[in-house]
Amino acid sequence: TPIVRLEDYRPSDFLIDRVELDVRLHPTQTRIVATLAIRPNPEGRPDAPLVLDGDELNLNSVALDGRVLTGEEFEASPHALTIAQPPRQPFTLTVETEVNPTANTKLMGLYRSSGNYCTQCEAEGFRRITYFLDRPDVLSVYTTRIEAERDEVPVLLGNGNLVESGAADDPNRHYAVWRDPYPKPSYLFALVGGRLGRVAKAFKTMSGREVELAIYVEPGKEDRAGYALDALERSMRWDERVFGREYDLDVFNIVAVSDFNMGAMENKGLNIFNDKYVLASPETATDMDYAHIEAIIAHEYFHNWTGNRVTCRDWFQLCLKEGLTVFRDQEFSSDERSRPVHRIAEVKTLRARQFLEDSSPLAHPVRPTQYREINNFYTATVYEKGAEIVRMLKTIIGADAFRRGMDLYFERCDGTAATVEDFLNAFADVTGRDLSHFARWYEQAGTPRVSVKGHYDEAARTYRLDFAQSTPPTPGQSTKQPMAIPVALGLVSHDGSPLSAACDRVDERGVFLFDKASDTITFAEVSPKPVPSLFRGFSAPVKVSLDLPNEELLVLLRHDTDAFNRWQAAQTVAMRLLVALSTGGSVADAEADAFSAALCSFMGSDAFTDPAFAALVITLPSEADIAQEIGKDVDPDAIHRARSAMRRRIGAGCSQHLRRFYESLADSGPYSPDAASAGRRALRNASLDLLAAADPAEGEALATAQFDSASNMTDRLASLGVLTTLPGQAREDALARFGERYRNEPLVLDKWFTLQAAIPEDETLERVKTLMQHPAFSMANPNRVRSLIGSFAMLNQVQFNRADGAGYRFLASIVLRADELNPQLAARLLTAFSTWRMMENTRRGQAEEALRSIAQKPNLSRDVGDIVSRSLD
Ligand code: B3K
Ligand code: ZN
Repeated sequence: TPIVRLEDYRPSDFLIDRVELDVRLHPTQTRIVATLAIRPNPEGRPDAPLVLDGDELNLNSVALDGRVLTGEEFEASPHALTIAQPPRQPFTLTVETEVNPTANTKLMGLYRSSGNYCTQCEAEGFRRITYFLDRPDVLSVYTTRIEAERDEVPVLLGNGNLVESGAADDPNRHYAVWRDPYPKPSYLFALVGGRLGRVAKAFKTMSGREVELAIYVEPGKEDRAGYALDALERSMRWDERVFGREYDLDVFNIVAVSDFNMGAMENKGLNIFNDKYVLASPETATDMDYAHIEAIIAHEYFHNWTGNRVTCRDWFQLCLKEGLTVFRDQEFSSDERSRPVHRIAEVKTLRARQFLEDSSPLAHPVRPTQYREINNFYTATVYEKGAEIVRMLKTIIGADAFRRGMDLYFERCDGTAATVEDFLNAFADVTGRDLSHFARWYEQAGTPRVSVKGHYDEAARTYRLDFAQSTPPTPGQSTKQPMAIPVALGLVSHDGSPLSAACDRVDERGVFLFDKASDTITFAEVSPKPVPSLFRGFSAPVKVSLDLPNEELLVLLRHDTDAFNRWQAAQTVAMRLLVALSTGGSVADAEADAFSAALCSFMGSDAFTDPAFAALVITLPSEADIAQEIGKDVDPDAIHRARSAMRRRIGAGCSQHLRRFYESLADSGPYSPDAASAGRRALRNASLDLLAAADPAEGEALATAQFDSASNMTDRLASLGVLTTLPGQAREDALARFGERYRNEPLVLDKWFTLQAAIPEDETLERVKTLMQHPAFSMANPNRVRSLIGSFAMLNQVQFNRADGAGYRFLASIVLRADELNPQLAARLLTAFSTWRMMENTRRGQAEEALRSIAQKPNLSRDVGDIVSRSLD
């Protein structure tokens, strides 16, 4: 398949100013008439043919300025419509196509979900509806007329504002006309038709305009959309307050559908969501679900400015909208919840997904320079590392300059398809700073390693920090340049008393910009010997190695003013112990006990006031995190044993505190998803997990009692999760009751699939295969597949990576099956193999064999073909 390269970008030869779509919905024969106002682009080539993209389209007719074209005047295939000699002045092209939404299992273009019609056009789905210049730098004003059977499809929605609706010529049919006045690329087009319930709320914008907010869901589930609607309103208010951005249409509609390839989609004025990120009730959703709903509602809403009003010139600029919008949704959640707790959660995800990707064969720059299939680049690197770059920029230039730069970016780029350069130039211009070195973050793949050594000179009362950085090679980039790394730092005294220290290399915000291969900074007037607190708030996406003994790190857990680094100190010590235990190194009992004692004293101290934070501190790094830290010749069984042993040790060593938490934090009063209540449940459930590790009988009794009496899904699922770690009849009974109780709740059964797929026992693969026969399971629904099979591959380190290769072979067979229905889903599952090269020899061989068995298959989709070949490279 051809490779698309950033360096080959050239402007489109034609532009399309206006699009009129006339869509007659039909289950198998939906007819689309597109009327396109086209003109040559002054920046394009003067004699170019007109080549419109298509994908699996049936063409009925083509007319140019009203005259039907004969077969000689154009060339059509399912994937392109070419007119060799188009007019050199503006003209109108009318194209009639037909598509089959019921047969569309790829969930790209127009498809059906639970009988309803919906669309997904990003990245290249619009070409599955009509022939088009399906690229983000062609911006058009869209008018959409949708017509359908009134009974079958009572609700008709499009982008923009509703301008007209009524009965069609056929009295059984009706229509609606939607017009979006804002020029947009085709990937932001959407329409929905179906039988849907609705909840709504009026919103007045900061300048006093009335907007109707509405969420459409499966009829009968309206009462589960309230939290999402509230989150939408809070997001809109926040964007006005924090970024000065106001909403710009008369309506904002969100539709929840049950078959969706990703989380949600920011179509202009008509967001379409995976229903798992809309629907919530205390009985069906966990605290984590509520938090995700809030974040994703915000994310898609924020795209209205970062993505829609200012869009991307080409798909290489994807991070321009995604990294920036993730940064914005993270800031929103941090303001609505606890900032340090949210920051820790962000970093855990970044490390688990993006650092992993960066160290895998799939590593790529935040702005890639080439792709075979763009859908494979909606990655943690583009999203999460993309957000970290924006955060670093803000850290380096300061909050005020950051806001001024954003304002200038919006002012300059509104209504355009922009690039990363346009973004950076706005900040360079408001600050007068040269950001060209900083821009390397977009270009260079891989996670930089920073090593730091501290030296205290007692006589001179100086404290010196020696920094060195390097970035390991990644595919296509064998040598690396130093990066511009903002290090937010401070010095902490051993007893927590304030410490004065002066260093002219550290700015007024406490940031040292480390932008060379090595550098040294020295603090004057320091006494006594301090402990350095580096990368406060995780000020840069790097891996740090600091040669400080455990007991000095644990000073930070007690005394650092930076909450992130308090957590990080405990994690670093835990990780050192877990790596040593997993790799056959010796860990003195005294060392492990000292760590456990530090956690106990943390739990017993009044230094923490936020239970959510405490829950994070007492949770050990995951098995996957430990594997990543070890990095080569990984034995997942050894990691599992080491982590279990450590959980037992802490559970036993700190049992008094854990029991106290468990008893005192029980919920009183009705469920509320707010961050403080969620934090209490998190600490209580983390305590239960450790107690159960230390004393399985006590754990089973407590978890069973909690399971029986839980008044909300968070507590019920957490207790079931603890039970899944304890083989036996109690577990099986609880699982059976849960499955029965929620047999008509697919989103809840997804959680049940996930828990079972993650059981670290040899029988699990058979259990997963059996669950595939469950009536609720379907290979056609991405949520079901990801919950059962995705979880097995991504969460179950020991069983996916079985030494006999059965886990790998199973995933390979599922990937091939999924690929026939839904290539994007198949490709996503396949990325579970990205860790294969770090496994020990036997597993590595097994994984390679499984990957080769996929690679060999004829007719792989471009999505799977691309991932498998890069994984093997
Ligand atoms: N922009 C969409 C993702 C589209 C993915 C296409 N394969 C959701 C989001 O990031 O907001
Ligand atoms: Zn996004």
